[in-house]
Amino acid sequence: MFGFSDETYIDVRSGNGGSGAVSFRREKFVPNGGPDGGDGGKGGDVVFVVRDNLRTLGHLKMTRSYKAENGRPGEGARCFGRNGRDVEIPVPPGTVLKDPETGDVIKDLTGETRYVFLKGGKGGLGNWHFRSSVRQAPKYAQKGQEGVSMRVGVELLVIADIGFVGFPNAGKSSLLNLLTNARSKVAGYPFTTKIPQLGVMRMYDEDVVLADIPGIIEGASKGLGMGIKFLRHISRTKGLAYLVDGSDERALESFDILKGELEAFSKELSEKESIIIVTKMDEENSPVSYEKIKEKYEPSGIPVLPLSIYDDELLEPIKKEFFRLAGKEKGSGDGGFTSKVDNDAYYRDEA
Ligand SMILES: Nc1nc2c(ncn2[C@@H]2O[C@H](COP(=O)(O)OP(=O)(O)OP(=O)(O)O)[C@@H](O)[C@H]2O)c(=O)[nH]1
Ligand SMILES: [Mg+2]
Repeated sequence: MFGFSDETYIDVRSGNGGSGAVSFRREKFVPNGGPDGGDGGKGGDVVFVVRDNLRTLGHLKMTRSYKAENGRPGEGARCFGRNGRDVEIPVPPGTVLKDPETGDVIKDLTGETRYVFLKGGKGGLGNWHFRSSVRQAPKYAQKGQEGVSMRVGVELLVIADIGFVGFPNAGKSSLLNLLTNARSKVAGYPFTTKIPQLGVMRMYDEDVVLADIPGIIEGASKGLGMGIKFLRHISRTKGLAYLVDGSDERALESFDILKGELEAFSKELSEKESIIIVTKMDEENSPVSYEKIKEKYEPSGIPVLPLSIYDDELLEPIKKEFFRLAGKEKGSGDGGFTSKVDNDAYYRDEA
């Protein structure tokens, strides 16, 4: 297995059934009416709902407790108590429910849209059910069945939409941190990032998952630097963003060198749809590099975009390109740009 595993737990409870009622019919001129206590309503269920627009479990970490409503008690005149409302827990496609103690899989939600995880308690019967020839006036009714409480583990394998590729120090982690609330370490020396980092960019109500991997150098496919083993973490992405340091004297060749290293790892990976981001536009040589790179690659259909961590305006076009590369459709409900969402996904390397 490869990728980024995100996991959390939540506490869930199905609703109690409502109690049946003890009641006797009361009418004018009828002194001893028969039993007419209605049944209690059923408790609400705990239901997992798979939502295509979710990509992470971040929302579950903010709201950990999910309770279905209790059923209402029955009433006189054989009135049923209302059923308790179900509680729906939205989860992304590919979610797996687990026993939080043993880690055993309880249910893989792949392919499901709506899964009833815990049933609510049954409502109790009202006293009119208990009338018999020998017991004309039963003074008891059933209690509702108790709901069930439990803690459940929730796990998701997160596959990034966009993978960042670049030489060490190109500014990959800086970009991840700007667009998401990931806190990838940034420093002015090579190989700062040693394990892949994941961030979630929220845009038009969709999550776009970005993966920052350790820097790649020429010869990485032959084991130089940190090698190319990390490339497998971006092998299932929809697109790649090549980050090229515009102030680097090799700026013009960077893309070809990086692409060559990817090709040595996997032709399929190197042929993914790509964009080039020229970083450090605030540095002296960068604007010139940017123009040259644009001239060199845009005719072959590779978009080239400028970036500086000191210029927020340059972020918007990059975000739009990521959204497009990720194959997302702009939904009707445009919530605007909100780029910082909860993301404490962690990395697990289980080669
Ligand atoms: N002037 C300038 N410096 C930048 C910019 N972006 C990043 N840097 C600096 O470049 C250095 C490297 O940035 P990182 O984001 O750590 O680069 P990286 O590609 O993740 O590097 P590795 O993890 O080593 O592969 C840091 O000192 C950053 O502050 C920029 O737009 N302008
Ligand atoms: Mg880094």
